[in-house]
Amino acid sequence: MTIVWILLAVAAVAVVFFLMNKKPDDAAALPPADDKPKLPESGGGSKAKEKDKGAAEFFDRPPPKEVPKTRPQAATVKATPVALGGPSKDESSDAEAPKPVESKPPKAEKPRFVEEDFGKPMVFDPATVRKGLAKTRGGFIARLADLFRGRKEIDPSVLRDIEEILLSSDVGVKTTQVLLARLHERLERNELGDEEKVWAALREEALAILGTPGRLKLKEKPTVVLLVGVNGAGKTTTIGKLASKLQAQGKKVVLGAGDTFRAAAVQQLEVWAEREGAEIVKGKEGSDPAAVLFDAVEKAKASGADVVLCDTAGRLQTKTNLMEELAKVRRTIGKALDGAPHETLLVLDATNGQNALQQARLFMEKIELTGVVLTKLDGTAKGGVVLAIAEELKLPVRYIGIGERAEDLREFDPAEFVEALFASRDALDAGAAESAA
Ligand SMILES: Nc1nc2c(ncn2[C@@H]2O[C@H](COP(=O)(O)OP(=O)(O)OP(=O)(O)O)[C@@H](O)[C@H]2O)c(=O)[nH]1
Ligand SMILES: [Mg+2]
Repeated sequence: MTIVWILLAVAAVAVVFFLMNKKPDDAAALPPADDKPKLPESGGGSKAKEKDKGAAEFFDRPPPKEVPKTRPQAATVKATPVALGGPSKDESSDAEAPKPVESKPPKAEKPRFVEEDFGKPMVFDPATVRKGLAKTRGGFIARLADLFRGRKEIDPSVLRDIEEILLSSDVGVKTTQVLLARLHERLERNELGDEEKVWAALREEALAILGTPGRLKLKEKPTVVLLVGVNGAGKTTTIGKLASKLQAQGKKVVLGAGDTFRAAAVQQLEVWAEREGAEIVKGKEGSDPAAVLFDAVEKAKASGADVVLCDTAGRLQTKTNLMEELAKVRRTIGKALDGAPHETLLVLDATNGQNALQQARLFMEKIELTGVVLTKLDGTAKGGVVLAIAEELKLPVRYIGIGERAEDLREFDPAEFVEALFASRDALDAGAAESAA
């Protein structure tokens, strides 16, 4: 009997020993610690045990700090079932994921500009333009105001006076006739009942003549812009101002010093190049301008520049006709890059009034122009010439110069221009108060 008890005791000890050794073996069969993060609970670890120990207490507490960090948002929440192989949620996350990827255009398909604005996009700012047009407003606009003031009725004799004022204000004969004909029509329809209505009609007709803004665009890489015009018109200054706008837009600019007539012209461009961080391509004084500008385009192509701004001379040292020389320059630039120059802008000095118009006609006979830059509007009462350029030359005014600083070159916006030109006394007073503040 004692033996039986001894055997039972040994068996019991053996069972206890077996059971004590079995636990570690089963634990070894669990996945290694490294695999745990794949499981949603994995972040828990010892915290999960804590949670089991006192769940109610734990849930009442604010969530532990790591939870918000490691648990963001819908994407992670959706991703978890995917890792666990949940089918329906897997599909939904797949369906949503490609959207942003598809919306990005493939890089290889965007080697060129997509009609990007040239220089910083314009901010509508009639107050600045108002200041620049102060002299013009003080000229024919002030005379018109004197004419209308206090009139109860607008009759055909008033139209004759309007005609006289416009004719002497560089609006030009043809454009004045167009404006007058339209005012006559309105008068016949009894639409010019009082002073306010005449002003409104003049604004509308001026806007109709100026049309919609013809903004310069970056279409090609590089976009080549050639500036032509008589000496002193403002070509080199306009190039510097454009370079400033483009550099601010993050574009790489090459300046072509195509005015080889005098060394000072190259130096003037060098100052702008240095100030704006643009590259400059120049030749020796008296060298062939076409060759210099050919090199500038080649350089821009090689260096991946965005824009080439080509300066030209307003007069030549040789007896060659300026127009023929400029036509040759255009052809040569075209040999360096197909389709270039993409823009040929005629720079006109507004202080020349109707003479500027005459100059433009001469240039247009020989050279294909794509637009006009009208400079020095700040220094003249002859701003009405803008209307003549638009009506008679049918050339878009791309920029206007209303001062010597880079920011004084403004994209031409007909609405802004008309607003500034016909600014009422109230607007002027408000502008004066603004600048005094
Ligand atoms: N007030 C004012 N001055 C201007 C404006 N644009 C140009 N100028 C000035 O006009 C003068 C002549 O300008 P340039 O740029 O040298 O003229 P350009 O056409 O290059 O002349 P050339 O090189 O001789 O053919 C300079 O003193 C400029 O500062 C403007 O919009 N307003
Ligand atoms: Mg110059």
